[in-house]
Amino acid sequence: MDCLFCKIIEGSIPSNKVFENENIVAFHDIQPAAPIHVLIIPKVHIASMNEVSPENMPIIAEIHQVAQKLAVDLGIAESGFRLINNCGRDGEQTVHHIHFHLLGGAKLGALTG
Ligand code: D5M
Repeated sequence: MDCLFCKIIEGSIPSNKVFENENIVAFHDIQPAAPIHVLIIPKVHIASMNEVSPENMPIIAEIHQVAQKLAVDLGIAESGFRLINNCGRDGEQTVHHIHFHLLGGAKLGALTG
């Protein structure tokens, strides 16, 4: 399967990793939209939020636990942050391996849609 994030997981494309365990990888976004911009992804290929199911929901829940830990580690837990998932064409999802953007380190603008 020709998936950019699967290649980052297997290591054939380099990334600046900040977290990895048996289920999840997190790395700095190559096009940061905030002073801190990390992508948190499952190692299993789930294309988008549309493919989340009762079977893979534990990994989605674990991603939220990892986001909470990374917010502490990266010093943005107290000041606040956003955890964003873009889904599909109108959500402007460009990489079709589900990922959550952890953004912080500055006051973020209003969501405009
Ligand atoms: O977000 C996809 C995100 O993936 C976007 O913010 C850029 C980022 N990206 C693309 N290629 C790389 C590599 N090689 N390393 C790190 N980050 C990357 P979306 O929600 O799909 O628009």
